[in-house]
Amino acid sequence: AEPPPAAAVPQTGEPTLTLLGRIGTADPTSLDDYRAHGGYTALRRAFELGPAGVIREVTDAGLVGRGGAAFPTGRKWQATAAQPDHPHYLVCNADESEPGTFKDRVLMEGDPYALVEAMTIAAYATGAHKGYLYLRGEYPRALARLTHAITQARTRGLLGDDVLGQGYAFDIEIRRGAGAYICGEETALFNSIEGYRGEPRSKPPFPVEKGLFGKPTVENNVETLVNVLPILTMGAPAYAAIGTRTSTGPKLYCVSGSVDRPGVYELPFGAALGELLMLAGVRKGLRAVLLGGAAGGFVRPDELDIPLTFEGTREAGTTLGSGVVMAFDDTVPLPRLLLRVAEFFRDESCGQCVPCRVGTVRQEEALRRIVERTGPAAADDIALLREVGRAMRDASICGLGQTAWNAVESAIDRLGAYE
Ligand code: L3W
Ligand code: SF4
Repeated sequence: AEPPPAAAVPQTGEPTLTLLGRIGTADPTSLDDYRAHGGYTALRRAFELGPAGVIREVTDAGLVGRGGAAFPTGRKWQATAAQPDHPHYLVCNADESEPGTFKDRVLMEGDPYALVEAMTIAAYATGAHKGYLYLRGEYPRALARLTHAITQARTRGLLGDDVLGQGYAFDIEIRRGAGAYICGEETALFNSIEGYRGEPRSKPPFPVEKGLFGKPTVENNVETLVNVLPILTMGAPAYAAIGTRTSTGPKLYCVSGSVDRPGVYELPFGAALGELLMLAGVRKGLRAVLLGGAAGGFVRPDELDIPLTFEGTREAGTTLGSGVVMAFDDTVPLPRLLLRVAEFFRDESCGQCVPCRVGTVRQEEALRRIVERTGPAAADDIALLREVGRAMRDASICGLGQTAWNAVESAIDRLGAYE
């Protein structure tokens, strides 16, 4: 049976959109239509530039990772390309699982050939001949569209032993996740592909040196990869002129919650949070906005002038993360919402390290006591939450434990959630 339609995408197919321009306009099941809408121009340009030239363009464009951590993509690619150990691998992290995130789903369902083309370029630049696309298991439509796109690209000589007749070999294998949030952590994802438990590895060594099967690996988020297409077609200077000096290019936002038009929005970096919320039709009685998802932080309605850039949100004491913007009006019971966030982290902790395994349980217990008003007084529980939160942040192995207290802390300190 045909899976349910994608999340609402109120803003698609407008010519001014860089990343969403083909969605809703080009047929996502037709390679010919993809080509008629500019597809495979970037790969041709990549072959003209050569691997080092592609990395130079990506570096000059200022592209940074869109999965949440904003690491410079050119630096990652250069570090992998330079490794003497072979083979090199490319991994696309399509295990989109951060609560409130659905942009990669829209890209994969609506413009699957773009990801196939972008993966081919990334692999060519970094010396990989095999790419893995690790797809969230709960995305059946994306799986169908990507499987079709990969098969068609293979049939037409755009994947395989001799891509575009250039003597370069590259192919893509899809691996499906099985519902664990932690498998979106880059090294847990490697373990999952290798057939082990999805538990994060300690870093360093970073994947660029020892990644999948212990070999040099580039791992990028879907949106990061798709940005490489406009970088090559418009050139690095034109791309870098979009956005701000330090956060360049377009950004996708997943807007949900107390808004009339939830969905994926594309804006250049630097737009104000309030501007985005206006587009989405924010409702009256706004109480708080969660930026960055469960691992992110809340801001108040009087802070909507925050510029949506990595540095702007950091300076404001929150994070842009992977582009989650969840609006909550005054009908939403904040303590229950925070308890839900804590349940999520307790559920998704892989249990490998003590601060996170035990801390997420203690955090949930304290928040439940506060909601149910049983046990010790709230002040004691808030002190306990701070102590547990500090331990998780300082001593956890990976980002899950390190950020599991972010949203609760910001709700206490910025929103006065329990006053
Ligand atoms: C080479 C070095 N590579 C760092 C690489 C590293 C990784 C990237 C970022 O993500 C974020 C968090 C949340 N040489 C390197 C190096 N790298 N130093 O750069 O690394 P890192 O460790 O800063 O972050 P991370 O663990 O990859 C944590 C966000 O992820 N998050 C939510 C994610 C959810 C989604 C989704 O559902 N789509 O993205 C949760 O915590 O914002 O900032 O590749 O190898 N010296
Ligand atoms: Fe696992 Fe949590 Fe430790 Fe990450 S921080 S390795 S999720 S127990």
